[in-house]
Amino acid sequence: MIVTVQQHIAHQQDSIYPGASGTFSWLLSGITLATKMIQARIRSAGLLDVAGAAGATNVQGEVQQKLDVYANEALLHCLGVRDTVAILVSEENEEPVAFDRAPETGKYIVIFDPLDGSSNIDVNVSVGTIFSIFLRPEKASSVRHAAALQKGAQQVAAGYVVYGSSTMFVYTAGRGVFGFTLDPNIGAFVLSHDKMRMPDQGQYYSVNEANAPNFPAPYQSYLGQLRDGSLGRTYSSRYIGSLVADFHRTLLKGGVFLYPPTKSHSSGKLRLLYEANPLAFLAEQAGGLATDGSRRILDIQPEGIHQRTPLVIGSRVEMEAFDRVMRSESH
Ligand code: AHM
Ligand code: MG
Repeated sequence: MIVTVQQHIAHQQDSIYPGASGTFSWLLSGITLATKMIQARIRSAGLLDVAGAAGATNVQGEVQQKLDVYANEALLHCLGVRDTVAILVSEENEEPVAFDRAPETGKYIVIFDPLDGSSNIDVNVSVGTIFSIFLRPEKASSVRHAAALQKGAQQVAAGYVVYGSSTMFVYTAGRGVFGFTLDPNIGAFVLSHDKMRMPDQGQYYSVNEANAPNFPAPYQSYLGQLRDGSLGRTYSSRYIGSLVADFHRTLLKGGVFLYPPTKSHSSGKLRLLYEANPLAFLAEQAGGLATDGSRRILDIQPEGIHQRTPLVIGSRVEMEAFDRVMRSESH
């Protein structure tokens, strides 16, 4: 028989936390509902007048796409009505949204990038939603910013939905990584990828190579190693420009994804809370690694909710080779 996301979480909770109240699966059902709404809208992006810019710019100064706005509102709505949610932090909102809920019920902080890779919408290429879940700190007074500034290692769950040739929900609650494919006939995410493991080594590297002349020297040496066979393999490059899709391939096929610092952007482009933390948690749970060039992503103490970080994430062999280059060439 089929196993849905909700059944899977309920079963995991029963075996890991007997007597759990079910609040966590109720929380996740807010995410699955919102992402089903988003995927329905994306599937008709060419038909409805939803592609293209909405005219506003978000807090990062980027033009918001209409679907970005819709995705953000769907998540804020579907999660906001869950009484288990204390704080919602969205890449598209300048400030966290805090709810006045008792600490015993409002236990969770949910951080999300509602529509990652949205510049790819107009050209019918995969995009995604990324989420990261923390527990509200004990001190009930510490809501909003401070409560959301927890190290990635504190995440209780994380995952993403990729709106690709099929719609997939991939998550971890710290006991492995599981993938579910949306069955459009029944409208449910059904377990399709049990206990996902990233191969120890892959054959793809993924980076915006147009920026390579502005990467720090060790990154350029590392890319040279990937190309010249030093890692014992011939690599191909793949770069979609939708992080979720590029990461999803890396999770399934192995290899490495990099968004390095550049001369003009010393922290790269990606965000620690919305993108790097959740994907780093998934990568580690699947046997891979993630760093900012020198530190494990999950050990970084965030200082601001929108802060950016360089990201190098992937299979064990590629990540160990990267680490060796950084150690020998960084001073
Ligand atoms: P977005 O959140 O505005 O969509 O930007 C994030 C995206 C990632 O999905 C992707 O990895 C990256 O931007 C691509 O950036 P670039 O075009 O600089 O290579
Ligand atoms: Mg985004």
